[in-house]
This record gives sequence, structure tokens and C-alpha cells, in this order.
Amino acid sequence: MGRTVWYPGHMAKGSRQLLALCGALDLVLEVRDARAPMLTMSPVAEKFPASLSVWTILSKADLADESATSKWLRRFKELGRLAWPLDLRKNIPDSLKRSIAALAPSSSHRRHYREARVAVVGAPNVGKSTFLNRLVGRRAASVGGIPGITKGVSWFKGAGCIVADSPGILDPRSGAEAQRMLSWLSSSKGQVIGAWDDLARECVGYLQSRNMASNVLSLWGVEHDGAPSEVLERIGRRLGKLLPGGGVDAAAAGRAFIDAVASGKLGRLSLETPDAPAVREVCL
Ligand SMILES: Nc1nc2c(ncn2[C@@H]2O[C@H](COP(=O)(O)OP(=O)(O)OP(=O)(O)O)[C@@H](O)[C@H]2O)c(=O)[nH]1
Ligand SMILES: [Mg+2]
Repeated sequence: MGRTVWYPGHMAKGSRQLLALCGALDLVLEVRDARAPMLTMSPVAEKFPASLSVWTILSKADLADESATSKWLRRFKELGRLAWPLDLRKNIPDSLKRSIAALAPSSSHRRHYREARVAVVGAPNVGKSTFLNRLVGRRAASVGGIPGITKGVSWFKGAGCIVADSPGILDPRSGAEAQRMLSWLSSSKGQVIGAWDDLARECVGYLQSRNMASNVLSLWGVEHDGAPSEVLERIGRRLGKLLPGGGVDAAAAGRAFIDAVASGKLGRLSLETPDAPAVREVCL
């Protein structure tokens, strides 16, 4: 895999802004993608002081493998961390809204403001702004299918709290492999490092290595065995992604495959489970 690591300027700025305001926060809501809770861990949340509570939202649970999500919930529980798996296309549970609305500002903040201050943080495109909109009950923050929609920290009035949206921040230590895996979970309209066919071949290879390729490709009736380039060739033929001479248009096939993986067209899929070796060793 390529070595280029993508770290746009707004991430460094967003990270600085969040760290500067952490002294004024009463709660952090960290949004992670339920399909890859380790890969999408926020590098900012771990820099906050241990005294600041962090609750985890496992977004896009509608796209994740249900048994993998149950395992993640057990793992979070073992670690004493609160976590909610949510399909943010729907309303969030009233119990979660009530728990947030019931928060009071910590004693050191009470002199300055009456309502609790909450920040929504997380990796790019995990659904932070969608979650914030659910929390405040209106389309307050911009949402989009590609990473990098939110560029800075902004505050919104919620029910019983003030909520900050923040830009998606990648872990600068995560490396190109982890970043490329994250693009398997985003829309194919997004920016990727390298070519779509390379990305798709890597994704096929990863799914094969985790025994997930047959599940994913059976829906298209594509044989999952063999070298990833052969599998991509079969995908291209199956989808009719052909060049004028009749050969497969590997880039178009790759893009269609990634889009189908990301959007759930090939069924529910989790890239990570707590019992499988982590792509990246990070602590929960
Ligand atoms: N299927 C599904 N899609 C979701 C869910 N949550 C968010 N999305 C979609 O994911 C995409 C990204 O959502 P945003 O809320 O913009 O994500 P973000 O984390 O704010 O992204 P940035 O600001 O770019 O870092 C949008 O297309 C949302 O509609 C979910 O639970 N399920
Ligand atoms: Mg956003």
C-alpha cells in the first residue's frame, strides 16, 4: 500500500480548537463507525483529561454486522465505557437525549454557565454532524457523503445543553494503510490516495484474509477465491464495467465495488471485531 498520509490543514486546526476548549466541556460524545471502532477512534478524545467523561456513539450500526456490534458493546461494557450503537438515519433514543439533557455543568463551570457543554468529536465522515442534528432536533450542522464537510468547531443550542460540532480528525500516526481502509467506508465520491482499482484490490484482499469475501461477493454471484486482481476482473464483467475493446475497466469496477461496500449494497459488513487481530494497535 502507498505511504502517503493525508492530513489536511483543517484537521490540525480542529484538533487545536478542541484541545483549547476541553477545559470548558462537561462531556465528550465520541462518534465512531460501528463497522470499524478502532480505525475510527478519535485521536483527540484520548488527549482530553481523564476526568472528562467520554461516551461513545457507534454510528452506522445499520451497515455493521450485528454480531460484531454485539461483541463491541460487550468490550466497551467490560472497559466500563458507555456506548450506543445507532442508526443515525433515524431518531436517537429518548433515553440518550434525556441523559445528555440531564447533565449539569461541572462545579468549576457552574459560575460561568447554566447548561452543560458537550462536544461531538470523531474521525472524518463517521456521522458527527448527523448525530448533532439528531441531538438538537433540527438540521443545524451541514452533513455530507464525503469526508471533510465540517471545517471548524461551532456551537449549537440543544435541549438542556450546548453542543459543539467539530471537524473530522484523523490520527496522524495511523499510517496510510489505516487511512486507505477508512476510504472503504466512505462514499466513492470522496478523495482517495491512489487509484480506485488498487483500493478495491486491497479491500478484496483484506476481506479474503478475514474470511468475509464470500459473504460480500455472493450477493453479486461473483466467485471470491483467487488473486484480488482476478476477483476485480470478475466484478467488472459482472457489472458490465468494460472498455471499448471488451477488456475490464478496472478503475470503474473498483469504484463501483468500493461504493457498494461503503453504502451497504453488498450487505452488512464490519471490518473490525474485538476478537480479530487489530489493523492498528490502539487502546479502546
Ligand atoms: N446509513 C447510515 N448513514 C449515516 C449514518 N450516520 C451518518 N450517515 C451518513 O454518513 C455521511 C457522513 O455524515 P456526516 O454527519 O456529515 O459525518 P461527519 O462525521 O460530520 O463528517 P465530517 O464533518 O466530514 O468529518 C452522510 O452521508 C450521512 O447521511 C448512519 O447511522 N447510517
Ligand atoms: Mg461534520
